[in-house]
Amino acid sequence: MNAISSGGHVLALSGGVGGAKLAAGLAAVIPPERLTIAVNTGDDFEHLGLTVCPDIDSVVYAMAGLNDRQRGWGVVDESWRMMEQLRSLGEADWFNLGDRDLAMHIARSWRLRAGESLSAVTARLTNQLGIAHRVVPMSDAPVRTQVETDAGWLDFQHYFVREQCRPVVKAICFSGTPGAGPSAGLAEALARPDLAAVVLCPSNPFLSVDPILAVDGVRQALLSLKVPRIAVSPLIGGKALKGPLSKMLDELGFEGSNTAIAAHYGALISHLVIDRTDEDGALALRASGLQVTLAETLMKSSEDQARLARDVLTAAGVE
Ligand code: FO1
Repeated sequence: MNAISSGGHVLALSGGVGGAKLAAGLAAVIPPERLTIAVNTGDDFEHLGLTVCPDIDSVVYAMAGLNDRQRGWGVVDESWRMMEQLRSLGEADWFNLGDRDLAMHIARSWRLRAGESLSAVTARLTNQLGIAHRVVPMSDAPVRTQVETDAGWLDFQHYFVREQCRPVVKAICFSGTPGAGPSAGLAEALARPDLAAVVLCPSNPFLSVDPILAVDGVRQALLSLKVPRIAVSPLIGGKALKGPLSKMLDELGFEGSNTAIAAHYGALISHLVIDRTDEDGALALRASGLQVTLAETLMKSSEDQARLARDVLTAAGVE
């Protein structure tokens, strides 16, 4: 596969799953020195003494070719013997830590406890896995997404995994913000004179991209940029492929369409990439002043990921 070799730096903002796939696609077509991937850490949590960073891990596993495409999270060829044993010891078993995945949480947790920053630990782990591109947390300060539901306020993973997204969502907040500054990697990327485009990956805008935008100064920095800020819609045929986005849009009073995605991002984005199946809505989006590109946004293979990455870069005018 030919890498795109000139045309400035690209900053991608990513959550897990869909975002991670596009991040991996971008890394397949842009050389390491021209790409920074800043990842949501609002889903992170402390579990059984370990610090789990699901979106960083989804991005890292996708870039290392270790992701389980079927399940959508965690490592491929996984086994679950630790969970069986944990269960037999009467410990919490609602959050599944695979045997291979567990190594990541152990490697990260002891180093964080020893005083390394999440940025330093992430750089070390990506390097060990042979990833040359920069994968940085949105912040080194803890930010934790919390969801207000008809069952009260829930920590994100309690809402998402333990309660299987069943409670009705009323509001979302990112505890730790304001007050959490961008990681050095994110701050540097935002300030680069050669920054050519910002890509908002096709992750859940409310749960995965909003926490990044809530980091001190990030929203303002994006608004002041003169470069294309291009979001890839997570909707296909008006529906999210995975996760609670469609249900949440409904519960928060939005229609399940790209109009809602565009309205949510507002002036933050100059371009929206939508799936070809949603072409009907393109006219209205364009009338609102947005540049709209139709593409195949379903990513079943690494070829799909690279193809969508190329389409996004072309739409952003980046070579
Ligand atoms: N998602 C689940 O639906 N069930 C799980 O048991 C689960 C475990 C898990 C372990 C490590 C990890 O990195 C991710 C894990 N996820 C699990 C996915 C995760 O909760 C979500 O995909 C993200 O937080 C949303 O982007």
